[in-house]
Amino acid sequence: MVDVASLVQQAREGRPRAVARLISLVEGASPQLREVMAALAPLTGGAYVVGLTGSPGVGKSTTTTALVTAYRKAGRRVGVLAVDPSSPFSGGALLGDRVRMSEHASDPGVYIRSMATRGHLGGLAWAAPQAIRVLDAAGCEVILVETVGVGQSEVEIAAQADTSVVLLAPGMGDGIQAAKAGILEIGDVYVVNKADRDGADATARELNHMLGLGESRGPGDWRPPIIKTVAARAEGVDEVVEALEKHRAWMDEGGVLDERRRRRAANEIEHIALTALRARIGDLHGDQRLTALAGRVTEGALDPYAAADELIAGLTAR
Ligand SMILES: Nc1nc2c(ncn2[C@@H]2O[C@H](COP(=O)(O)OP(=O)(O)OP(=O)(O)O)[C@@H](O)[C@H]2O)c(=O)[nH]1
Ligand SMILES: [Mg+2]
Repeated sequence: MVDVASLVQQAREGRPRAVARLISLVEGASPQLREVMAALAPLTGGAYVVGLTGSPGVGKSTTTTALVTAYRKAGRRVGVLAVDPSSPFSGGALLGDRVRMSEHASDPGVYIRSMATRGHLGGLAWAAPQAIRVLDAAGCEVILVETVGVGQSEVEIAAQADTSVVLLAPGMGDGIQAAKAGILEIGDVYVVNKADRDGADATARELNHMLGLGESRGPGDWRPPIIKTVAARAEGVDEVVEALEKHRAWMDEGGVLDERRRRRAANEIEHIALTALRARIGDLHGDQRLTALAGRVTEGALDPYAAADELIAGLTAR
């Protein structure tokens, strides 16, 4: 058993080992998580969460690293969470990303962690917010969440962030893919990375055109900017930081930030509740109540919908 109170205290002081252990409890779906989350709750809410999504190899990690440098220059404490929804837990996942970010490895103002979420009930939607809470409570002022791997969970990840950055690169057929994957709806800031390569202008133009097509924005609405970067040389990264700050200010003014965070909390509660319900239903196999209902359905005395209603009523009444 882990001494949760002391672990939380140490994490609050920013001790990386304590932060790592708490996130491992999340990854391992520890029964002590309930206690951990209760202890963390009053310490959270201070962090600005930025999600980065885009096709494999587009430059998410390079951009993240450059953003960390920029935020560190501004004196902010930064957390990086690299989430891999396609890999099972391994603890050692995404070593490549860690190595790539090694320039920040010895900086006590930066916490970098990768997390695999496959195989979880609720997967990404369940694990990422809890890991974000840990980093938030540990005093990270900015948390950058990179999703690794392929697109399906992009929308899901966007739902976890205050601001979503969608990255594209020239020559990856991204323009057409973007429309398909629905990322045109989730981006608050668009980055065309690898602008040192041919076709960056064309990609930006095409993106601009596609974003304009579905446009029905009013005067006070947010218009997602498109920023060209060469992340490998940190070019354009200050503009990205500026766009993030602007988006954050815009969200603050209009109450959008609160709204997004409430929606996020609602998702989180839903996933925890569904997981709990599923666990109870799992417990019911062989349960007398279920057996009795099954008997009545077999006899034709009850239809399966009514039986399911009775079952659920019985579960929630417990
Ligand atoms: N030419 C060029 N290459 C870049 C640029 N930014 C990143 N790269 C290179 O692109 C490759 C992929 O970059 P990553 O940052 O690992 O991309 P990623 O999106 O994190 O990749 P995954 O995590 O595997 O999805 C690396 O070899 C980078 O060095 C850039 O601006 N220009
Ligand atoms: Mg990466």
